[in-house]
Amino acid sequence: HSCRVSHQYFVKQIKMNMQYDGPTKLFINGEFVESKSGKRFKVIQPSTEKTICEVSEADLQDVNDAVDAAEEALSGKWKTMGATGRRDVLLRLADLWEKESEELAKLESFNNGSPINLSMYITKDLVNEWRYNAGWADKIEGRVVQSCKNDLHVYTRREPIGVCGMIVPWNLPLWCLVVKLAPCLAMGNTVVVKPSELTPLTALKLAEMFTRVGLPRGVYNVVPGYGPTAGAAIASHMRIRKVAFTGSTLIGRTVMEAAAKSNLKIVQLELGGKSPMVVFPDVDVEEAVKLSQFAVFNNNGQLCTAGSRTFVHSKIYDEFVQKASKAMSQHVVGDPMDPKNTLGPLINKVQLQKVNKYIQTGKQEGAKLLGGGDEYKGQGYFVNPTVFANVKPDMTIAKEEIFGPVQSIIKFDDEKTVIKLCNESEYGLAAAVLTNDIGTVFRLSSSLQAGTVWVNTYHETLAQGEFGGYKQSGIGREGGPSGVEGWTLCKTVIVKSKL
Ligand code: TXE
Repeated sequence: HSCRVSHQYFVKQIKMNMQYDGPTKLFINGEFVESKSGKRFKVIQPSTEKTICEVSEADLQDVNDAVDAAEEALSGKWKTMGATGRRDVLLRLADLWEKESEELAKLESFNNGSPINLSMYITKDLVNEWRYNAGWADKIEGRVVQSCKNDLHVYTRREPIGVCGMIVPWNLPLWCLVVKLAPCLAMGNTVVVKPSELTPLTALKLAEMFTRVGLPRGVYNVVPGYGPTAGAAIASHMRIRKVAFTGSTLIGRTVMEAAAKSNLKIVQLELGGKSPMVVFPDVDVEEAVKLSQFAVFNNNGQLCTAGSRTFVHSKIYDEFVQKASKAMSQHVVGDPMDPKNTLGPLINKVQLQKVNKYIQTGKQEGAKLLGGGDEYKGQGYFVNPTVFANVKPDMTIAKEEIFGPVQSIIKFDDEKTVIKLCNESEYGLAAAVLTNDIGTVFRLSSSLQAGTVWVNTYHETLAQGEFGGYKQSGIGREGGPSGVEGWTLCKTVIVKSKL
């Protein structure tokens, strides 16, 4: 919880200005190339609104080239090097990643505005993701089936799916990419990645790193570009056999539709959320307040798992609200590259306007504003952390994904009702319970409809865990054994002893 630094919140002047001299072209078949159209798009630094660089813009033709390369790579060196070869390449990458994790973190924060402490924590943690999945490369197994027919010997094999596509967002570009990519490559697939048009730089940097550790050409291809062009080309491509997407529920639906209409490719979706935190009266209120704000303010509120509904028991409600108001003023908004700041800017103007609009709606619908809520007029897409109390479950801010640092505190009286309220959402990504009562922990963790339930903690994920959504928060799991198996096809082999 490195983000809990105590200072008065205010928007600081930006001082950090990094020079970018990394790759800016598409990465296809082991080479950085211009797009066929020659078009380029601007990449903007959200804390200054300045242009960092221009990047080649991929479209359908470039995606086709990338798929050709990825398809050819399936049967080349990547295949002959086998499971141990793949393991070794990924372990070499993990070592290089570990060495360069600070550089990666800086580039990430520079491009997407995540607080540098958070990016540092995540990039270092992702070393585990690489090593965990590298380890699976030479351990994945099929099974020998206990056949009920005596003359049949039956076993299963886990095989690569083939060419896979990935469409990733801007809020945590590296995390969202690596949790897909590490198991995908470990299982012998090849890939075409479309990073968000807002944050293409770290995916391109990774291409350079892969070249240095000897990943065969064509295995990892990057096609930066826009959603409706490059993204849609992946989702509807006839020779891409699986697409993994992280982003909004709206676009997730579009991706699934495109998959259905093209070649019925496998679809893995990690979508939005409106995750509840339930605070019971037996906890230390001050600690609970801090955790609840970490849950919703971390990464400037731009996390799919953001704890955006804080349910507080009526017995401690008044104390909680009073302490929440005080705790708010301890966050520091400013240059994300400065480790003293706990919140950086939002990603762009569209998101800023969207979040400001939700804040206005919260006020109009009668929630009580404890602090924040004021519009920032300077440069950069900043928004001050905002806390609403007296929020009612049917208010817009309690129902829709805001994707900004806006906390909604809602009072509850009994366990049964709060479970019902938590589960009323069509989202089901994460939930949290704060209590020291073991019975409450078991009852709540089994009743809440969410892919992850945190107890007395928040935002913890790990390579061995399995991350994903219930209901409209997604399909499939990232991480852990199911995360790995999700990048394989299971084949059954049935052998008769004699013809
Ligand atoms: O996401 P999009 P946006 C939520 C969050 C946010 C809202 C909008 O609530 O406010 O989504 O953000 C690509 N075919 N999340 O508009 O559009 C796009 O280029 C194929 C939650 O930025 O979903 C990018 O690479 N691809 C979320 C990716 O989809 C398309 C993280 C995500 O962008 C496409 C981000 C198309 N037609 C936003 N259109 C989370 N779950 O963490 C766009 N894309």
